[in-house]
Amino acid sequence: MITNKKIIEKVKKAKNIAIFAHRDPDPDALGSMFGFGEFCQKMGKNYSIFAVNKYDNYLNHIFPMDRTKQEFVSTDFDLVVLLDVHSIDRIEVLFQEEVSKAKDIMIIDHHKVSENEKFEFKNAKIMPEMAAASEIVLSLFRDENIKPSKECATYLYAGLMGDTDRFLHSNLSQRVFEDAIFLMQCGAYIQHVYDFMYRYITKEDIKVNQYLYNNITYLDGGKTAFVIFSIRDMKKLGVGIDAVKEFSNTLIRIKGVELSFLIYERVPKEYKISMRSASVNLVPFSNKMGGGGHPNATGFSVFYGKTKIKQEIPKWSLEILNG
Ligand SMILES: [Mn+2]
Repeated sequence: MITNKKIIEKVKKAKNIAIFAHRDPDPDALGSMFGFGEFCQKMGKNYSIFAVNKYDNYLNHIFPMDRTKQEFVSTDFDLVVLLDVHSIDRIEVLFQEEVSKAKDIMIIDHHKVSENEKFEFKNAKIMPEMAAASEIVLSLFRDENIKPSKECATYLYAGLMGDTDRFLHSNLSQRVFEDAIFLMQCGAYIQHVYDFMYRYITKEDIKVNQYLYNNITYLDGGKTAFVIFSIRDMKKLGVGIDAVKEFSNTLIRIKGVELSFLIYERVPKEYKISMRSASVNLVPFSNKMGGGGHPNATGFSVFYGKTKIKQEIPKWSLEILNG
């Protein structure tokens, strides 16, 4: 594992830096990318942030998505940095082939590398004790005694709030609160982040919410809850996939529920299974299914229909709950 000093050294040596995060970026993926981008800029470097900006969703109000790039050529960059992710197959498919050609890849992540995972990067800083990758990026600013701009503080704050669900998850530490205070002192537009991440609900959200609460199936004596949204269901409701995704944390809030699945059809016959747990570690099961994530929040995809998923879930539930 490399130190902050080594990361900073590598940034200083580079001229053109390409920045990536995991696909379907969440606020922490974007926050750490835009935050690291500003860090590179303050070091006098050219940087480009690569992401696919597909959706007109709340993230566009917090992050300058129009500044992201989509065409990546590895020979244009002497350093490639992956943030909030530690494997090439979890970045946007569009970039995978070209990124694997890069001659110098550096990893900055807080997802634990599981035992059965093949991991071959030499230059990697992986800190599962950090609640958000944005915190690792912030530590670079702190170590170099550089104050992030108000905009940068806002991106990092959004990342920190995203991955702790505004201080709600069990990944809290003294550092999380200290980082929040520091970012506030840097002038982060906290109210703006809260408006778009938590305060506003859209008419679409209400429709999803209604469907969600009307279609919960409980298993294992009420310990497990799931809801499935097929493309047809979403069409009927007149909502997009992003409106559904936002409810990944909802079912686990039901008192007594220890395991939840929010399931939505991404493309015909490809369902994303978004899992949450109150206490049990989901990572081994998720890895087995080809996915990844954090102990209480993981996801994976399956390539079959709703009927088969309904048959599979009771087995998954038993397997996960029985450890
Ligand atoms: Mn993260």
